[in-house]
Amino acid sequence: MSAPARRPVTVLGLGAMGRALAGALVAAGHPTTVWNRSPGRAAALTAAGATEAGTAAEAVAAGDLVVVCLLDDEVTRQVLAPVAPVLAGRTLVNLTNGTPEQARRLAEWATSHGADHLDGGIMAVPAMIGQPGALILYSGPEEAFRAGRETLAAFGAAHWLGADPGAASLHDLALLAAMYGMFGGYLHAVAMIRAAGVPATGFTPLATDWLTAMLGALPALARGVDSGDHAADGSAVGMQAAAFGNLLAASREVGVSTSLLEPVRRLLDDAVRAGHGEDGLSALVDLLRQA
Ligand code: FVH
Repeated sequence: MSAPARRPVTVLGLGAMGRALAGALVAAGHPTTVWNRSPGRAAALTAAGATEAGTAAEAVAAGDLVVVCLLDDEVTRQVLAPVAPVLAGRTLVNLTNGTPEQARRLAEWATSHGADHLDGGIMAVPAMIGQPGALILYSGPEEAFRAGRETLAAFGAAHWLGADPGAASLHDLALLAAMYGMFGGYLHAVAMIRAAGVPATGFTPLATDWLTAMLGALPALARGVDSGDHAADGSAVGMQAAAFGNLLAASREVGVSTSLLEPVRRLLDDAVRAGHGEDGLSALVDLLRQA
């Protein structure tokens, strides 16, 4: 018995990520049609079996599932506008980075043209696509997600976050906020260490072990945030606010800018002034929400 035919899929946008997505679809055996504004980016894909379309509308007409991975929301709207007449009956899967409101507006637009819409947040870099560590967050109609799930699995694990089209973007951006906080802290630490002549490669195993240990604190922090019980676990906000000044002073002493860390100091000081000196860090979340 022959294997069931794979759904035809279209990919609009062949930047670093679009090429990785299209490559994963081809590798999974999907008839894959690709389009990109600038020519010359589809060569490896067509050599592997993809079809390059001359216009975005031709590409969309060839696919049952239409994956969009462009620079930003503005570009996505520009590329999709002329495609509206051929959208009906298809599922638009927008993996372009954008805000929850942009995702909701695009969903409304796609639905008004007879298409289903799923919005996605890619929690991976291009080299991870199709590999075990890749995770893609989706939101939009559950039926559309279920129908597309097998195809979308070519990219990596597919996690549905609910019917609100903005949910995937919200989670994606929140996760990126956590990531940039970590990278910002690490870059500051390395700048301090390098100023003392210590190579980043020598310091990084210490940083990795320390950050890994601190990650273990997150579930308890989350419980405090949700319950409103901010009891400190031995590391009260007041103590942390007092010690934080040393971090800034030591940075200045070695000529490292404190601009990445100043907002954290302000938050700790605000928390102490608001009476949270004896609490744990979970008390700070509400202060951020009021800002
Ligand atoms: N690459 C990554 O690590 C991250 C991982 C998480 C998700 N992001 C988001 O994915 C979107 C695409 O990212 P990308 O890495 O593919 O980005 P580029 O390589 O810069 O490709 C951009 C594509 O957009 C096309 N494009 C730009 N401007 C226009 C326009 N005015 N009209 C039509 N297309 C346009 C560009 O085409 P071209 O320059 O080759 O003609 C590329 O196809 C993005 O939202 C990330 O945040 C990636």
